[in-house]
Amino acid sequence: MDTIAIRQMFPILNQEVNGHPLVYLDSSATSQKPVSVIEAVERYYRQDNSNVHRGVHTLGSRATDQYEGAREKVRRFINAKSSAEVIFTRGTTTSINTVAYGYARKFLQKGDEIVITPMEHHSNIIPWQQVAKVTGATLKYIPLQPDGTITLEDARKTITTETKIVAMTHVSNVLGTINPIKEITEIAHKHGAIIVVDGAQGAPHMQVDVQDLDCDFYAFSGHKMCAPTGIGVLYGKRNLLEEMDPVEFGGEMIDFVDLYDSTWKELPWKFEGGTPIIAGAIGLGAAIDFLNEIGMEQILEHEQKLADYAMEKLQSIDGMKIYGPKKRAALVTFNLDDVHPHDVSTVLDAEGIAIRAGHHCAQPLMKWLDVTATARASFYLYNTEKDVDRLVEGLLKTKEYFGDVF
Ligand code: 7TS
Repeated sequence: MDTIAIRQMFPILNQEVNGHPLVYLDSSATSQKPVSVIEAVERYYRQDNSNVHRGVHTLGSRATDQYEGAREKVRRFINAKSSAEVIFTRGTTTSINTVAYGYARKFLQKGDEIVITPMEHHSNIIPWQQVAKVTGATLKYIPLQPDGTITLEDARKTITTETKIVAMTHVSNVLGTINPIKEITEIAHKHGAIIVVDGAQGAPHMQVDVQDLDCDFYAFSGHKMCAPTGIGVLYGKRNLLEEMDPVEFGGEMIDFVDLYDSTWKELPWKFEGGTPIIAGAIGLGAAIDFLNEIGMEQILEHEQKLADYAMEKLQSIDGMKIYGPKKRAALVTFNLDDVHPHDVSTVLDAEGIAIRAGHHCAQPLMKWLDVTATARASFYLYNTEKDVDRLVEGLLKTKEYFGDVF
């Protein structure tokens, strides 16, 4: 399917913003939604809305079938062994916190180590800082190379027999670095540690096979992969999920409740207390159907071409500083001369171009880059070379606009 046809499936892209056709370059923050996903959610609310796993009425079974059907779609999408290993959550943040609370706080103690990297999103830093504070474990960092990558040699030096958890992003939301998760997993396992992968920027853009990666946990958000906000996934290996405690207690997640004690339902429902995010899960199922129809390989190939094109075009702008490695995911983080990224973003917005400016929820990484903020253009399957050209035109205008100031 060509990009123009794909683009037409996203109604939001067909509009003018500030008098210009919209160019949406903020998919790392959240992706747009295709008609098929919007319609799946609408259909559910129009025809099938009901709570799941309870009543025996027809709407209830339709809702339950669709909700559990979505779980099976996720299982296939990431090649998990069993749908019991697919927990629906609110997103990556909740998924990582579930592991931090349900696993790490239970099993870690003083002397243990948690190993992460300085390129993590706050969602994959703060939960581990909190675990370290509560358990007495030590938080350690695999250092970054000057281009924003890590080496396996450094990973081997940092991960020791004291390491119990390695937590790492699959793809950096700032640098675009793609981490060698399979190799890091092997190193972690050799030392008896488990690995938690932050897949927020991985799963939407590339084929993820959790059995091939052999990772212990993999967390991702639906809203970055064409699904609605409010739905996400925690994949976990069955034996680990079974050892873990639930983190939310209440309806739906119990087996028996007595006056002074209770027992939990089997996986995956043990982790899904309360009425779940039914429409969100159904939307995620529709998003997976959509992505599969196009093909994850085609999506990755398209994005790689676009990233190369964007790098080439942006590098040719005088005063442009781009952060991150050459081989990267489809996003470019940059600063232009001494113009504040918020100003860059404001001028671009006036041209109908949406990018993100700020610290990207990665303040330790900003410190490492020695900047307070950056601008970031991020791409997805609906972006074209023309979008990159519009971005370049917008940036040249920005330079012109601020030319007198600097
Ligand atoms: N991890 C990474 C690598 C991310 O990029 C994000 C969100 C998260 C975790 C958190 O995901 P959530 O769905 O739970 O919020 N990243 C961004 C971003 O780059 N711009 O806005 C959100």
